[in-house]
Amino acid sequence: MKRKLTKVKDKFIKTIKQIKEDKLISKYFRNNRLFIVYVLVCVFNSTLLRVFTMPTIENYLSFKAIIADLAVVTIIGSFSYLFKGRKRYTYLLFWTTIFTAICVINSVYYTFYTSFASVSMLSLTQYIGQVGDAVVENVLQLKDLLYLIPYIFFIYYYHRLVKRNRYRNYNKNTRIPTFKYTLIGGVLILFIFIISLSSLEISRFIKQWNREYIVMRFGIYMYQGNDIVASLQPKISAMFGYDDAKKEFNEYYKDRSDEQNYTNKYTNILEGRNVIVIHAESMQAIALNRTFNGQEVTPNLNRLIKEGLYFDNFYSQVSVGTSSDTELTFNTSLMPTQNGTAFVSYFDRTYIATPSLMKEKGYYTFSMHANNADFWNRRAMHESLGYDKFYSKETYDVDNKNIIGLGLSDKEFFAQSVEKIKKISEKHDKYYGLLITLTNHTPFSDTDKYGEFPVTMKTTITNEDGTTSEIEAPYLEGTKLGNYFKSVHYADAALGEFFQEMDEAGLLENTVVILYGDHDARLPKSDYNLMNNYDPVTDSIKSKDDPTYNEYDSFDYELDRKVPFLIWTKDKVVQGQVDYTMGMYDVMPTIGNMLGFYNKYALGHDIFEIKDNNIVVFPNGNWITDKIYYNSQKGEYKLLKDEIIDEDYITKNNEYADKLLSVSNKAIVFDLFNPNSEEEAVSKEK
Ligand code: GP9
Ligand code: MN
Repeated sequence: MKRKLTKVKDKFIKTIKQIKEDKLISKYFRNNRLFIVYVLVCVFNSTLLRVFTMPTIENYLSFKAIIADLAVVTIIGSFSYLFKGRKRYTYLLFWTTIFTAICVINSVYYTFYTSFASVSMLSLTQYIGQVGDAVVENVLQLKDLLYLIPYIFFIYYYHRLVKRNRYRNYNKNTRIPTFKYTLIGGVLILFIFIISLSSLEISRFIKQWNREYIVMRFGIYMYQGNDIVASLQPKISAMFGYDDAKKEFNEYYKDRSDEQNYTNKYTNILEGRNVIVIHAESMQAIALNRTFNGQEVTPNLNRLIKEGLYFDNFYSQVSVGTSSDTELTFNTSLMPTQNGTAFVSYFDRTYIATPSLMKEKGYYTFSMHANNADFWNRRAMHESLGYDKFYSKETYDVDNKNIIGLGLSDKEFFAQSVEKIKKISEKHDKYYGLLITLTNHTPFSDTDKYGEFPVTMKTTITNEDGTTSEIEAPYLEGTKLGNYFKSVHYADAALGEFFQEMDEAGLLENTVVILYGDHDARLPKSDYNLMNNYDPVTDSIKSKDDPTYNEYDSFDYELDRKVPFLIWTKDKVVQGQVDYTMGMYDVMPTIGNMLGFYNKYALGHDIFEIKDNNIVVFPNGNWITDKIYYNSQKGEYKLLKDEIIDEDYITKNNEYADKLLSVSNKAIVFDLFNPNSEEEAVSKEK
């Protein structure tokens, strides 16, 4: 083994020496001028695109992106050596054209949509039409044509080489080794790139929705390649197994009727009202009714939940698609998909969704969110869900003064949204609208913009001499959880202003406001432990021997991921607190009963029918009932009631969860709500 290693080492040193002695590198450069120019042109154009689209120099001169571009361009270009003479040039020209086109298209696309293009959008013909109009109206900008200068230079350079008789005509003996060395060089660069990647970069690349991030780290060519794979993947998986999926689906729904066959005290109670849905970013129930030194974290929400119908045992059911998964489940009562995210990979499926059903009832439907429309692919997916119009960042006034965290501050977002809703209410009798907030988003670090809200602990201590004094211990100051509460305090104040502005505009009279926290804030478990076991005197976590120490385990953590869910009307037509265990997928049937629509395919239930018999299934197979929280990965559970649970209860619920997840996934992947899905599947299989 050792001898073998020394041999390899010797050979490596010999090769390097040989390369040096024979001046192979400079020879390579001299003999492959056209190839080198091709590489430079393509890498330069990709860098130019980043210069025009990225905010800072570190971003557009990102070393990683340059290496990635270099690898892609070299590997693809190396195959040119399999061709002879002019054909080699044609091959390189073909790829230079493709790479330049990618840069131009993305440059134009970015000007309009502040994001990068995706081939999956090609299936949205109507949407392409809109882009087409926009391009014609505004005509290509000068910067979009700059990419053509290096491109033209490449063509010119080839002709110059030919004219001066410098275009090398490889014979078979030199072509193949040059191909091999170039390919090996490209693969080596790719290898260096891959080992430099962090796990965050890899996971974002796989999810492929944070397009700016991917272009910044992986360059535009890898982004586009990955985009093609990601767009084809759902199409490929939908080609096989249609019949089995359809059978399983039909079996699952066979006993459900097409009509709602019950009434309860909430049936049609909100019918005919305007609906405003508030998607409260990262709002967790733990923030509600919590005080720091007597000051409430969420004074507005605390008031609203007293005035309205509040569900205090409510869970979001998100997977990797976080915000977008909640939007899916809220609107369709389906679960997030098992691969990729529905919003990105399956936006072109047919959905039975609340906005479409409200549209059928004569409502104007809209969504509002002051972030890029392509974030989570909302531009396409909101249309699939049945929103008539999506008011995204392009329709808001965003300047540096009103930005907090990810973008436009909630206060500003609400204020500008109210103006839009006023106009909508003048034109439409009934409307259903979604407002997605943004400020309360991880990492909660813009604390100086949230306003003053100390998360300290004031307490009285007894001194050694028996006297007492007041201290203010730091408590959660400086922790992520502490910053989170500061951020929530701001988000709550913004909500308070929204209700006030809506009221002043007379827009709350015949309206129902539905509010949900979209998912938990992914805060460290250790911060919760600190919050629950804090000793202000020592400014640290109590010792485990302390009788007041309360172990904070992973089940407590899961249970604390609860989010608020509220249905509120000004005239208090619905009121009270509901404690039944409930999930995001129960919203559609519950509000459907109140607003007067029904979806036979909902996976959740009207909570007022199922009551304490409910089960909330999570995308990873875990589930919760009123009795237990079950962790399916570990096969462990926590009892939530003083009641013995038998094996049968767990087995049955596990089977229920598996079936539900499987049916939901197949319904989306195989487009089973599409009345034409069968014909399409047959034609695909042919
Ligand atoms: C972005 C916002 C956040 O527009 O909705 O998405 P998230 O990171 O929470 O999934
Ligand atoms: Mn979110």
